[in-house]
Amino acid sequence: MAEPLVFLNAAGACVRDLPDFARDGQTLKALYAAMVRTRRFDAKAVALQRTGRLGTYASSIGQEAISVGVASAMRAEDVFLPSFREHGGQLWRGVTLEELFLYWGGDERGNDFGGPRQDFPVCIPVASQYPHAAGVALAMQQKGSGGVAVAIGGDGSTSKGDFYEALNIVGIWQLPAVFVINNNAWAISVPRSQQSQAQKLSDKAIGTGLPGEQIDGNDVIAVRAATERALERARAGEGGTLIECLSYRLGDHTTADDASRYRDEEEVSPHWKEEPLIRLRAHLVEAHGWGKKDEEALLRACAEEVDAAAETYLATEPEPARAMFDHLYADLPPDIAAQAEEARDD
Ligand SMILES: Cc1ncc(C[n+]2csc(CCOP(=O)(O)OP(=O)(O)O)c2C)c(N)n1
Ligand SMILES: [Mg+2]
Repeated sequence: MAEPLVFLNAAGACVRDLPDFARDGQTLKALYAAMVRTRRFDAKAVALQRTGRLGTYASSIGQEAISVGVASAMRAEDVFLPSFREHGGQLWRGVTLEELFLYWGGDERGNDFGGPRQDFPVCIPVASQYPHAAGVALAMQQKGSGGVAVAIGGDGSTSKGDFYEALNIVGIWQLPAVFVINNNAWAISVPRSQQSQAQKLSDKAIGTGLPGEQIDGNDVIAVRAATERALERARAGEGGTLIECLSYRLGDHTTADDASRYRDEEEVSPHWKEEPLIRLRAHLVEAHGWGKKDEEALLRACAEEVDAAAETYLATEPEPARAMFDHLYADLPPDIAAQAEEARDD
């Protein structure tokens, strides 16, 4: 069985020749900064939830390399269809910190703007992003736009019919789509071992005739390199790709979960040595002169930016109840119009 693609191992050592983009220190520093910024956002979001100022929140701690690596390989005109845990990719695509706080605060305006206009909102129904992505990719193919639809979902999402159906149609119609699996080893309390008998989740591509590849999802270089290759294939009219990124959910499923009820600390703790920030930082220190001052300045800048965004979020008036009807229909059907009227009176 082929080993997962990896360039930087857990200690930050290069285990194969780096792709061109990864020889450039500025590019690597930008990827590192994006992951640090995402982690700071995560920490603040959890703190706000714990103090009753944010809704239930899904942390991406330890999995930042996946969505940052994927988004960094994309072009603006591609369409990103993320699941709820891919904050890093949304931020990379231009969604603002304020918008993300608003979204998780229960105010979905955060989904309506920011980032390339065509990006899809966060996908909460598990696996529904895959048929959406197939549809987007079909539209792109028909228009000859040269764009690619890129969906990300969890290991658990690959057990849904939506996933198989969408992957199958991507294969039949040779659609320009890339499906990325964020395999964090858990789907709430269901471990990967109970999710599928497939040796690799990327093997699920075999039955659709598409290429599937398993990579180290904690190595942002591997994620970006694999995504770039898949995007090139799609743009060349060669169809879709499935990429499985191996990572680990270091935190609870969401702030509404207590993972200590179903998994032991002995299982979790080794994974802290494999998380994506440590290895890229070690490589930056070794190969690009990254120093203590650079690290401190980055941490300070991210903390200030995230704190300021949180203040803006906290100072934003909540949307009135009637706002939930705003973007549903051009003209509300009578029964729904009556409900909207009722909400207006609140
Ligand atoms: C259609 C649907 N079924 C069930 C749920 C409840 N649910 C939310 S997250 C989740 C598990 C998802 O696991 P996975 O796909 O591995 O993603 P992860 O949370 O690990 O990132 C489930 C079952 C849902 N949101 N949507
Ligand atoms: Mg999972």
